[in-house]
Amino acid sequence: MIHIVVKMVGIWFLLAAVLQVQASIVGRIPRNTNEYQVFTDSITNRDAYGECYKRGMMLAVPKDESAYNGIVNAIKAKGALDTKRFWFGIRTIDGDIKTIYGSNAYYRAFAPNQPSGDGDCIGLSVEHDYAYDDFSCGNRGMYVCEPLDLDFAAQLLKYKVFEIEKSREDSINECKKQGMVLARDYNANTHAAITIKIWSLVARTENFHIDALKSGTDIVSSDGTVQCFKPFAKGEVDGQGDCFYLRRTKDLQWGDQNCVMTFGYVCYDEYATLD
Ligand SMILES: [Ca+2]
Repeated sequence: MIHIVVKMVGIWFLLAAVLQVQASIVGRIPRNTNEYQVFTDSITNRDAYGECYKRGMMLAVPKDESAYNGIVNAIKAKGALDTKRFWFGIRTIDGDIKTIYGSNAYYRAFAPNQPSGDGDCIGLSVEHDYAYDDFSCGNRGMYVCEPLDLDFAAQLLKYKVFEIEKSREDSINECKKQGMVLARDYNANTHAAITIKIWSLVARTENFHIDALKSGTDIVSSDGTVQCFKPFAKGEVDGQGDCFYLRRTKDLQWGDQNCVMTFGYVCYDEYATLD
């Protein structure tokens, strides 16, 4: 009898633990309207990345109609505001309109005759009842952030961006000195993490070395690993050299260049964690 009671208490504790874990997983899924935060200082599109990131957030992505409505409702809940536009998580990447994570999966709500080609940044137009319009990235706007996905936040932390110009070889050595490696940009997820980390910095005047080299018709990292992911900028690869780098003027898509060219560089710290 005592045995059975002990067993049942044990099972109850186990069940409680499982429920607690489930509750914490559910708690991580944002996307309820209250989780969109509207900030009413007027800043450029690029500055909005850093402002969201400082708060553990990122620009809000209307991944479907209900997310779009959530974003618009969060803006409307603020009452009348003196701005022409709100920055959010849609942008042009080397001429293609995508989410800031590089995805084509988003809710499309462009204003009539937009995008009109008069700018590389997309905003929610107040004049057009919060439909999308393309604007010059230097225009100022208010902005909407949403909580960063925890896994993505943990990933962002592993990339360290250095704006000091070095050759590729020196970049590898500088990363190594600090217990890191030159970052590999090997899938859509790493590409999004690296680009968002760079866009979240204050200064954005550099190209950046990453660990990708030509090897015959393959692309390899310095340890010889062949990779299939190749986010080339339009007009690249144009044969300037054997090293790939992130092109500042092409929204950080790849270009090829001589390996001795000095650029900023991105290191990867596999041990960095969100405590
Ligand atoms: Ca426009």
